[in-house]
Amino acid sequence: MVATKKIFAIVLAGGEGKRLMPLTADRAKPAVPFAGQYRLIDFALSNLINSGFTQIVVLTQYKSHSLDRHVSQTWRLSGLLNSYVASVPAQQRLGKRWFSGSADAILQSLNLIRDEKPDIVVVVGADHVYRMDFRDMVQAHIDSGRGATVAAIRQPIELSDQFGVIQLDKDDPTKIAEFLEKPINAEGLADAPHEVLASMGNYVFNTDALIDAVTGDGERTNSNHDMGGDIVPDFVSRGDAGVFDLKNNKVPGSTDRDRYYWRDVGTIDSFFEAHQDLISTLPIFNLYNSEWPIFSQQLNSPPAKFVRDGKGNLGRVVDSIVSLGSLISGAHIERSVLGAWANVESGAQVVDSVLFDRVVVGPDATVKRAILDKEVIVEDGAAIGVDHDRDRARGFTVTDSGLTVVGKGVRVTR
Ligand code: ADQ
Repeated sequence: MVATKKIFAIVLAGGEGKRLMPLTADRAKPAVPFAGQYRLIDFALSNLINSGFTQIVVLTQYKSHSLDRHVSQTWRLSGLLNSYVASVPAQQRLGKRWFSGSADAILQSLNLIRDEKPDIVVVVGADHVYRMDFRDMVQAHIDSGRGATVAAIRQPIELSDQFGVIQLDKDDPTKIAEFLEKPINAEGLADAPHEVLASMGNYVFNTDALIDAVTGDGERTNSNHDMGGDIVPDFVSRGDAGVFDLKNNKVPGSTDRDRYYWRDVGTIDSFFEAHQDLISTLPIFNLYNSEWPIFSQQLNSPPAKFVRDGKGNLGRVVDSIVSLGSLISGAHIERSVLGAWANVESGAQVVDSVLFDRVVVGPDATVKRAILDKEVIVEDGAAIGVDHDRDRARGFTVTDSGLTVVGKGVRVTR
């Protein structure tokens, strides 16, 4: 039935991502690099494309240059069959104001929906790591006959204040009875008191119902700017919102391990943990599922190369991901993810770390439990993540869990 409906997809990609600073100092959160060769937005876009949805707009706003460039260079669909991924910046179409929230971004972009005249609009966030076949969700939405469907996954109760929390109807467990955006005190699930059912920030709407909701006067909530804070609660209050639990999703090539995987990488710690997931021997999230590929930029780069150094030291690379263009010479790399064109020199150690593109780690330097943004240079013998007081004194961010983050292009001296 999905095939007979015309589907239009909107990717909300204007968020600021304050909690990922300094990684978002210069780029929107969806443009933050992930797993060496990807950007966060590649996961949402790959899921949409693999689901067969090929009319996609990406609504951008905050520091959108890097994101626009990535979308326009990487996500070029054929011009045939009216397929596209178009990056659309905030344009002040409704007066002199930028988007004041995710629903306002849709309101200000209604011309895009009206031009395409879809039956159904799929709205997804741009900053999560997961695999999802949206066809299953759209089918469940159509079968339900409701105006809106919210994708959901169980999460630990202590994270409730970061998510929209869903209570299901007692008589009809496909219907949402209550939706609280980021509650301080959430009630646990009856069968799992330490978990809640969280909104994944992905929605399916009947086109007319979505247009009515974002153009409405927001009477109930005094605002209609935010999807999770205003629009979804409005549908729920009218008894017109259903749920799609990710556990009902079947992605081709998925295993039992990664079928129910979804990571909100909104904080430095969760961003780091998602990388740790990838480098384990049997990762929960499998980047190598060729039946549901995660697409990204095609780097025009040579392969990664590992050589002994001038003194004949072999070095060692284990439990790590090393991207194209990298050159590792007699260095020790363990439990780390290296972006493209990393250069790690003789006697250097990179352990439990994430390096973005074009990072240089000089001879005998040490990098431990650190995230180094693009083009960071760690000079000969310098250390990061070893003395946190010194890291802070040098202006680096150190999280409560002891991760050091060095911003783009910084030169780290001894
Ligand atoms: P948050 O992610 O905190 O919670 P929000 O900041 O509105 O909500 O971001 C949602 C998406 O919209 C992100 O992809 C963001 O980039 C984008 N966005 C935000 N402001 C925007 C703007 N002005 N223009 C364009 N895009 C914008 C949401 C839901 C919760 C749900 C979590 C799941 O509100 O209910 O649980 O996502 O992570």
